Amino acid sequence: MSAVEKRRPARSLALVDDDAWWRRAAIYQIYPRSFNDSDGDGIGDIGGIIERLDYLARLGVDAVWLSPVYESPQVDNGYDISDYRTIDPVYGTFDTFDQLVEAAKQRGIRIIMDLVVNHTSDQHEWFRESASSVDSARRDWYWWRPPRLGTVAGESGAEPTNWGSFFTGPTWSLEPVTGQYYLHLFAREQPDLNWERPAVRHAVYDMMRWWLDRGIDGFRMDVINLISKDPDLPDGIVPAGKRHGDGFPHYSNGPRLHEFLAEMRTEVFASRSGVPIAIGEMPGVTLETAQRATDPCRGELDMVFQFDHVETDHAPGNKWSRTAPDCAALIDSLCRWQEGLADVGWNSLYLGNHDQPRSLSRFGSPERYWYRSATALATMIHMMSGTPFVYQGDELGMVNAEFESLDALRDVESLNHYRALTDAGESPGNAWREVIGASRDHARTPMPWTDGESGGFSAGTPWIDPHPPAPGRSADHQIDDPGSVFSWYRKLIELRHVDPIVALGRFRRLTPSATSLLAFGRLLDDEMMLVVVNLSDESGTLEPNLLEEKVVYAMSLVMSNLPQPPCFPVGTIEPWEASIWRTPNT
Ligand code: TEU
Repeated sequence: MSAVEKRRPARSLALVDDDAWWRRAAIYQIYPRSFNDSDGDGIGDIGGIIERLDYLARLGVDAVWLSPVYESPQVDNGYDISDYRTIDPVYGTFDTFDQLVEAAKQRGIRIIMDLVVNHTSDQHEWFRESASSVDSARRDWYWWRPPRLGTVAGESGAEPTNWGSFFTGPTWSLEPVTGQYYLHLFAREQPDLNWERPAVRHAVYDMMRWWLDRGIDGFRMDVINLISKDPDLPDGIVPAGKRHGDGFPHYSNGPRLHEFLAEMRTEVFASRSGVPIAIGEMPGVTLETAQRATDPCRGELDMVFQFDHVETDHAPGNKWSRTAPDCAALIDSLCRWQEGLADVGWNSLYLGNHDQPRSLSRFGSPERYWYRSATALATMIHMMSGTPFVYQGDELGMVNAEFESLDALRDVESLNHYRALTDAGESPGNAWREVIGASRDHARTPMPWTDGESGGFSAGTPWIDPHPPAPGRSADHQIDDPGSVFSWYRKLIELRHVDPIVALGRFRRLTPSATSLLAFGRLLDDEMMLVVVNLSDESGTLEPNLLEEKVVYAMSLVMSNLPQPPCFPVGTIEPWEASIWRTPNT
């Protein structure tokens, strides 16, 4: 293989330079509830985010994705929205929101809103009206069905389909006023909108335009691949030993998904200057669907969140059944997406978010190699092709919490799952172990800004117990320490900004599959960046024949996470070593 390949001009440079700002960007996810509390009620808020904007500017991120701050009964911490055009008082007011947008803009940071339109809250006026009568003008804005033929409403098995919900139990709940069932793929308080109805879609597009007019820069779209369902709503296959059928094939990536996304693009994004970003969260998405959805020529989304790599440490389709972490599988999965979207489409790069246990606890080695494993994982993600996302706290090397009992958990998914297990006869001890292995609450503990009890997060009692980091690992210790995890993230983000090869270079894997030692190149014109990461507690060996010898030995070191940086990229690679190399700039 020739060391320095000519890069295939797969992407339009005009697009890269003008419209597609996000190709050079790093995006930071804020889970507002747990970020910073400015008013002492124990819940993070928008004022708290404003107080920390300088921290984000220091990190160097280009945009913030804000998990939902809309009015909500907070059954699913804001992913159940009762009014899309109101800020929940817990988080602030429109005044504070506008201040945030303005203050962020002054620091060159864009704001991306979470868009939750597969479902609303059952307290949304659309749903209340829809539920009020079978003749309601909004009846068909949601999915209503009578009890299954030959059954009586309310009895077991009367649900219109046998599907199981993401948050346990059936996906249908009986609504007593009309005696019909409504569909909810998540909690019963999160009824699914019926996207088959043009009025629903246009109400959503109108709301999106309204937000963009307020100065935000785009949307992260919650479970957007669930908006098109098979209207026949067929039963799913019931897996052995399970109570509910698998409805996923019938409600995900449905027949009209691409049509709806393209319509949204035209209606909401097309004629806007500054080109807002459209990021689709798509659990269970295939490479083929992602290619279609992110092909710029088709005009749908800019990138999707796929889940393959974060499912490498549990049984297929069952997050509760954890398996041993397997970094070789993690690497293979990420590389498959790198190669799969190399010519068409674009990757979003992430290891953590508010739904996933902390990535460092899952894939790293926080006990033995805290710094090195945190920086090695970050290096792999940030140097790949795509847009990297930093989930709040990952830049400080946060790890899973040590919850001790069920009362410490807050998440509806964890609590429902525990109840379902114990109702089915599981012992409380076993149920607890299963829930705590995968609880989303691990990622939702407050940000540790300072040492001490509540870590500077709140003057009041935090809504969820803090998990204080080891001494020296809070934000105030890390921001000015050039050897901190925070500083490593900052440098990775800076490198993306200053070296076009990080944003634009073509990905080429250089090490074989099924190993946790990964070397890959990023190629642009006649230049190459080489990235080496060893995701293992064991050292490894990188053979010199990785590339042409004269190239290997001519490369200069850009970054290394070892106290004694290596002279060459090949040879012995230390446990969790990460290094970045560059052909000399010509
Ligand atoms: O998550 C969708 C999704 O994929 C989750 O159901 C995921 O399978 C689960 O959280 C893993 O434990 C989005 C939001 O990110 C999540 O916070 C919401 O609860 C969910 O949608 C419903 O809006």
